[in-house]
Amino acid sequence: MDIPGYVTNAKLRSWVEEMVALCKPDHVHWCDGTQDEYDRLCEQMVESGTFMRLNAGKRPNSFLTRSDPGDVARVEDRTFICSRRKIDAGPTNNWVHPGEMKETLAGLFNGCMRGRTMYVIPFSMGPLGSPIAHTGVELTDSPYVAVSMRIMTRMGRAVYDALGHDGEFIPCMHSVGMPLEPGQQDVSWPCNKENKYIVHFPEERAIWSYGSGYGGNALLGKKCFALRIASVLARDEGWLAEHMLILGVENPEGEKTYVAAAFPSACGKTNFAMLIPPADFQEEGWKVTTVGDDIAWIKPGADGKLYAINPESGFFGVAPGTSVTSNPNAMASIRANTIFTNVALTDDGDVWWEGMTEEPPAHLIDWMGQDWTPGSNRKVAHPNARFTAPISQCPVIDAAADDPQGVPITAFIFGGRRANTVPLVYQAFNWNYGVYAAATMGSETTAAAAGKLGEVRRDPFAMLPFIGYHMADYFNHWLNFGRNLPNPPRIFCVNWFRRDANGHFLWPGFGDNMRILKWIVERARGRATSIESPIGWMPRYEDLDWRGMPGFSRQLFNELMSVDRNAWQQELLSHEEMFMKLYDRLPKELVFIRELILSSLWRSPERWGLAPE
Ligand code: TSX
Ligand code: MN
Repeated sequence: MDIPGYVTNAKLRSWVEEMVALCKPDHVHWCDGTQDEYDRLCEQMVESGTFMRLNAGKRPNSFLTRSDPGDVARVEDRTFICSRRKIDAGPTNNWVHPGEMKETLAGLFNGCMRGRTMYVIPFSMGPLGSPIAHTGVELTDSPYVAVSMRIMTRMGRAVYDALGHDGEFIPCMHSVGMPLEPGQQDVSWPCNKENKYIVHFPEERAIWSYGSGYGGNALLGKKCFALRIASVLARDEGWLAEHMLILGVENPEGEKTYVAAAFPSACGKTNFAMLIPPADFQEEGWKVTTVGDDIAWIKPGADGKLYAINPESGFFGVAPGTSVTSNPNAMASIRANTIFTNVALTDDGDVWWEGMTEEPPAHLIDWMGQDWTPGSNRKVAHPNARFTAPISQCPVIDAAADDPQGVPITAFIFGGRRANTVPLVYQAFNWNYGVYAAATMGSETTAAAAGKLGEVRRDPFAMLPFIGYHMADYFNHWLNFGRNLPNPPRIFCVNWFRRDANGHFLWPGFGDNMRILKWIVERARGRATSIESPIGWMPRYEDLDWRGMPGFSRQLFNELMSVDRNAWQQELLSHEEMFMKLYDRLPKELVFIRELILSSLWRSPERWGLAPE
């Protein structure tokens, strides 16, 4: 194998040599990250049958690919945190001893790339040269991964240059786990049906992924690096790697406020990241801009403020439900140069999915390649179908989205999908209580996927599958982190999904969430008024901006904001249940805060004036 001369990093050169010897690919391709290389790889996948070029008039330079039906999502039960000690992975992660896991992987990767090309993908998570960014190199036998990584990360030759002779990088090994015998015909979506492993070595800071070509299993910069491994780096180095969108709010005076927000799945995180304010707000000069829709890396600056970057450079978004009604900015972001996975194909060579338009087209090809008509009794796009698109195509991309210094964060928002109990919005009394609220956040299941429909699942910080170490240590890191901040961001909780007794949503959501966002940014800057409830500071009806929404009554608002004593006692009991699982390392602060909130619930509701009328 010839290593290009411009790859001077000694560790990289020897690691690739070692991995080539192990995986035994037929060829090695050193990615340069150019458009020309991207175009050639896409064309090659069109020829091999992996990609289908979409109608160039409707969806320029865009492709459709259909995965193996058994390789459609992240595989959490096959995801491992292999710390030396089991206790350091904690009760929420799968664990295998690193020695044992390495033996397993050595067997699986031996010759796993026979008949294929190994792509060497140098990438930066975050703007090149940013003090918050980190570098990775992924070795993969999937050209789909190579082109996806060019969209999702800063990928290419400049990364080799930045690495220099002795720069640090996270080694990310990936194989679809389907070597080809001489003469064996390839399939359009190679993967390993029997064996999948998504493995993290937090102490060694390495990632090994085998058997899947899909999303977070295969694009190792995203969940594996930017969350699981980065959460370990962040704990050790004093920063935060979070499952958060970042957005900017500009007020009519031109003052900019950035917030970072964490939501579990099925809460419309990407929609919130690209929120379009109501007409009255727009006319007055309010603007919302997008820095990121999924991951935030946040470091304290010399001035004591927190600075955040989006380590990614693309959207890997869930397609179903995305429409010009729910998210026009997302629809504009995917109008060209986009890879679609597991969506439906229209007769004129464009894409479609459930929720894209009110009426489905009369005929489609479904995500499995079968004919489909509206009478067909099955989903036409897979519920986890995705678009992969450059963030630069977002019409409301923030001007500082590429700033190596990051953007200053003034508030954190934590959300969940809750039909009852949790009010539309409240502000945590202080940092520690905000950590409590985030640690105990829950969301109701929407799909029959896992658990009963409507069952509350605790998803602390929306990080349940993404913390690379013991969850209680992660809570402690947040508490400790706040202690060192002179003026920490204010912490807020939101719930767009509260329902009335008839099961109807009480809050219209979407653009109207701007009313809440305005209160949050004003409040975080110490300007908006509120009252004290047992669970936090809350806006009264008169504290919110209702222009353009005359129909929303004070009575409805009070129902949306009500704090029911009995419901919250039950809620706190269920927090206790979660704490029990983390007992051995749970920070004592969280136990005491629970007691304090419980004690406040005995105060008369009349005292906070939010009892339903
Ligand atoms: O994304 C959503 N957001 C955040 C938007 C910035 N969704 C979609 C969630 C599925 C991924 C929402 N759905 C939101 C929301 O705020 N709220 C709701 C619930 C809802 C759904 C439909 C209506 C109202 C609320 N329809 C009408 O009011 C007509
Ligand atoms: Mn995510």
